[in-house]
Amino acid sequence: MVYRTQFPPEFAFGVSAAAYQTEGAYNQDGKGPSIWDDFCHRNRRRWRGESGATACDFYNRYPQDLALMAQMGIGNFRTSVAWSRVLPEGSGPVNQAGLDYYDRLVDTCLARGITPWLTLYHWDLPLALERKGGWANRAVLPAFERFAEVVARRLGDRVRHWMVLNEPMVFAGAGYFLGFHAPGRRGFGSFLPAAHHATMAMGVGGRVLRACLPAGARIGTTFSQAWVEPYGTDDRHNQAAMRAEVILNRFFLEPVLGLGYPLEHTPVLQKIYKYHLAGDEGLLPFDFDFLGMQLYTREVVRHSFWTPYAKAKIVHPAKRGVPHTVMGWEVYPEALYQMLHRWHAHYGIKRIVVTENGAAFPDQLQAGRVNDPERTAYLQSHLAQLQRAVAAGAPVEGYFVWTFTDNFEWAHRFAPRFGLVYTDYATQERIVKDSGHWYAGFLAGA
Ligand code: IFM
Repeated sequence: MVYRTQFPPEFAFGVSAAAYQTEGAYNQDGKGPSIWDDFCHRNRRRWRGESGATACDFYNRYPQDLALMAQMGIGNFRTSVAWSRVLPEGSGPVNQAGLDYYDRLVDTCLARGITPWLTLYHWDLPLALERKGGWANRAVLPAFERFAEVVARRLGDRVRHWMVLNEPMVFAGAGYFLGFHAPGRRGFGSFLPAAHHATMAMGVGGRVLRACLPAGARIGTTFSQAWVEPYGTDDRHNQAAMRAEVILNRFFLEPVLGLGYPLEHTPVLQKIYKYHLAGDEGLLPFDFDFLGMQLYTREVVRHSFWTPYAKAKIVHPAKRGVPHTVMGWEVYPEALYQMLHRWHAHYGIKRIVVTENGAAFPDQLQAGRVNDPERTAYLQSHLAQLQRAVAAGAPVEGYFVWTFTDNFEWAHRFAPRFGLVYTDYATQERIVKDSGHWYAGFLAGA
């Protein structure tokens, strides 16, 4: 068993969410369309109309949701700011009503004793910017700079914890290379410039926040990470795993740490230098106050002749006969210990926050209750590995469960339920799952 008391008293435990996945209110109070509004609309037949247009209606229901969060003893809430709610055109005029909403949200958090943690960008680029080339156009950078400044100047007197980007590899990879996320673009011609500008955006956003926020603000950014292992001992699988490491873990992280793009195993990515301008090298690193690790699983990788470029393929956990979630992600808690150890011992990262960890299981609402022992076990086992890493000296300062209420899981829409709280999408009723009761008890020191 793992207990709250095994962690330092100041250790921040919380829950994470994101604007597009929860807020809904897609066109309320002057909000402009984002690439996800557009992508859901373009996929409306295939997706039977499912979208984040309403999601959890958090925009209108945040007072009740935050009351529930406080009742559960959750003291930290990480969410994001919808860029097109604040700047409907991406740049240009500010939508005061949109900013006012975030003002109320922050004030309500504070009034409830909940510390707000804000991510500037969690994948919902204003559609107006995508029409000009989106992340693949360098003009996204001054627009992002302005967005960061507007938000920081308005909320910086009350919000102390900030994150610039959420998981750049996922939005650049799934959105601009594989095309199954918004904006649905494919290939290196989109991915490489998008990737370079996203990497640059971390430094751009970090510098703006540092200039605009009062002393004492904590500025971070977040990365998706997975523990990668080769499928057996064959050297071809080993080489494939090294390429997967670059793609899944290293590509966006290392430039920020001042190590440059890791290209030794993936020469095809060298074409990224085509999008470099003189001086970019010096602008990629940024000394963040903390880095956010978002870790869910281990990936076992094998050589694959047929997979273009990467020549590597993830071996599904079902094929390996190991437990996995409805996302097809292996339940492998030691991954958290291993990656925290690597960030600490290999990279020397000074302050780490686990900004996301959690699992989707096939939850059923039965007689007003959701009995989800797999989620509780998942969280307990990951917290035990977290505690092990902290005891071994990893400088981890916080842990956030993904997520508070079930919400819109991007291309998977509403089927995967990650929440500690069940969302009945027909009525917007919230039902605390057994795992939510367990987390409340853990936080209370039970
Ligand atoms: O829902 C996502 C979140 O938006 C980013 N990190 C992973 C979560 C689960 O897939």
